[in-house]
Amino acid sequence: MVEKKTVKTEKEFEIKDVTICDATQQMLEKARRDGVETAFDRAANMKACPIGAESACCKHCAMGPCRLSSKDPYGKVGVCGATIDTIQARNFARMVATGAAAHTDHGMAMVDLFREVVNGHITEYRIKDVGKLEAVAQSIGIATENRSVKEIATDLYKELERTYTQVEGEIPFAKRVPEKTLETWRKLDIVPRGAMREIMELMHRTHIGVDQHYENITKQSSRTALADGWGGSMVATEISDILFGTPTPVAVDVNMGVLKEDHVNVIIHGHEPNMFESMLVSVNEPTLVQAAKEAGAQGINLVGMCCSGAEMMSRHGVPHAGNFMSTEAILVTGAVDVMCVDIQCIKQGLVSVADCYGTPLITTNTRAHIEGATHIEFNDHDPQKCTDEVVIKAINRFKNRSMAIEIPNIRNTGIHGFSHEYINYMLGGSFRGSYTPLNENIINGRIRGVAGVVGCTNPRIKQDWAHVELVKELIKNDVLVLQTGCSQISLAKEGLCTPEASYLAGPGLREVCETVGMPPVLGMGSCVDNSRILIAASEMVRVGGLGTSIADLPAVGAAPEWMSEKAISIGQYFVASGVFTVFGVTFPIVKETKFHKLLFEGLEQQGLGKWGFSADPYEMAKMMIAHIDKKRKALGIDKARERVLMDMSDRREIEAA
Ligand code: XCC
Ligand code: SF4
Repeated sequence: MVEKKTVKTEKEFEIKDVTICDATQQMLEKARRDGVETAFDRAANMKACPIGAESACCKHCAMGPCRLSSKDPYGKVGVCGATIDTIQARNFARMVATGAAAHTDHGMAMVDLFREVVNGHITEYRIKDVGKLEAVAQSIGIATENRSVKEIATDLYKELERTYTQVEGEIPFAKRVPEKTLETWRKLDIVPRGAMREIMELMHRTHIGVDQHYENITKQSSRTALADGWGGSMVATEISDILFGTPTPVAVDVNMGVLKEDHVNVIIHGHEPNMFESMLVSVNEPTLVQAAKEAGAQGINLVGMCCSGAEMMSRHGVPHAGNFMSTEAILVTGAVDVMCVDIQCIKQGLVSVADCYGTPLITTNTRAHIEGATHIEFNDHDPQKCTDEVVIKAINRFKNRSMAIEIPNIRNTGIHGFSHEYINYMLGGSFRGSYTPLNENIINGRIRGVAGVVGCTNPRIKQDWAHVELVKELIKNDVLVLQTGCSQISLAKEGLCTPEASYLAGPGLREVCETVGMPPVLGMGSCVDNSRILIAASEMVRVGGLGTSIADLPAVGAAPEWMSEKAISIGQYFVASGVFTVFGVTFPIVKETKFHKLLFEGLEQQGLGKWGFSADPYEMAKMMIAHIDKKRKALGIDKARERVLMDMSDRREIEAA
């Protein structure tokens, strides 16, 4: 039964103003009727703290907390004397440290799993993609010829462990960084050592009375963020591919309509693939399927949400029910028989919503319990013990369903799973797999440039809207868009992850999409899979014709609806890798400060990328396109594009005549 809880909402908002997702809108209407509160309600009633929003406060010691004025940033300093630049740089650094810790801890869990599999201590998983194992090994100088899988894999896990634990020297995947980019990092002394060391040092430096020069703090922020992008995240992606398979394009349904009223519905929401992989086994277990049928269901329906959803969708075609701001709303359908979570981006607010609809909310990871949820620990050594038990709970919930169910009847089919390897194959064919055609199309101007559009959704901005408007603007202007995470789901719901969507692209990009049969928006997976974008960028540099470092490429990044500290770490590693990266919603900084100038201009002068900010997606698109054009000009390929466009419109005129 839905227990009526009085929503303490003083401020009512128009539901259509907070999300463009029709399914989420429908569920927010129902939540209102049911008296159920979500993060949208709380956001409307919780004004963001204005001092915190601009990062003008410090609580790093008990002489404070100290509050400076964003109106007059240099008018005051903290009790210890810390200036606005020190305070902002330290706050920013701590966001990077936390975000990087989240990704690298996830990556380290994957290495732990891999090691146990290689050593035969875990038998439930195995090395699925030997080709990928060899390719990754070779990329960091591990010999593969005439060696057994076990030998190669042993060398690989030992080497990759250094990504985390190494005290001195460069992390293994530094070998994948384009030479000139690496040279810049070496010059600036920001090539990461082990992630544990970098994160520890960053936390140390941000303690009271340690690093009090914003430039030096930012240097360590870059090094730590790079330990995420080219370290923890990249290892997470590569090991997951080796163990569970490298994604290739697959048609998948996205949106709340993937729930089935006559099935036992199991939602997995979180970030690590292992629990989800085991759940996939459990829902196909004949005895459990039989039990579901005996309970009156047609079967068991497994769907994903957020990043682990995006990962499993790309890898195995598991349907995806929605992104971050839909996780509470989907429970309002009443159709969710269990929501099973692991780590990251799991709102504590899920507990009360799940409670209202009698949906068991199950935490599974030792690092993430939630008060009020049921904890069933997941153990890699006996994974199905947990996932079977979760399915049994779901079947019980199905049997005892007592309230009316309302599932928004919306499903959007799209193509997802564009790994770096597949893009290589898609463009070049199996015999001459290569990025050459991509580079050629950029050089000749059909493709103006490449944009990575990624990141969260956030109730401080209309859900999905900025993602969708930004991406539409970009592809209209012949910018090829690569996507991950919750952003990818926003565009999938809008139907842009289909080859047919190329009619929304400019003439050049459209021609390329039609020739190859690909969508103008390529979904690459979860947030750790942003590392696939880094690899793609390195490959573009390696193939040639577009400069010698990532900073030379006509490439840009954006997270228009970001909210997490992980997003800040991702932003900083994109910037440090040489990419102009624009964030939306809000930016934790006081303008007109030296720290602002460093992030938004200074880093670029050092040979890295730079940050940008705009809450308006159209403005954001303009900034990104202008940057792409600037890079094209520097490469001397700006004229080619003018020619090609003229050619194409001429051709169309001829065709029309
Ligand atoms: Fe989380 Fe990764 Fe953001 Fe989505 S995009 S809200 S971080 S689930 Ni990664
Ligand atoms: Fe205030 Fe300095 Fe302590 Fe921060 S570290 S709370 S600025 S005294």
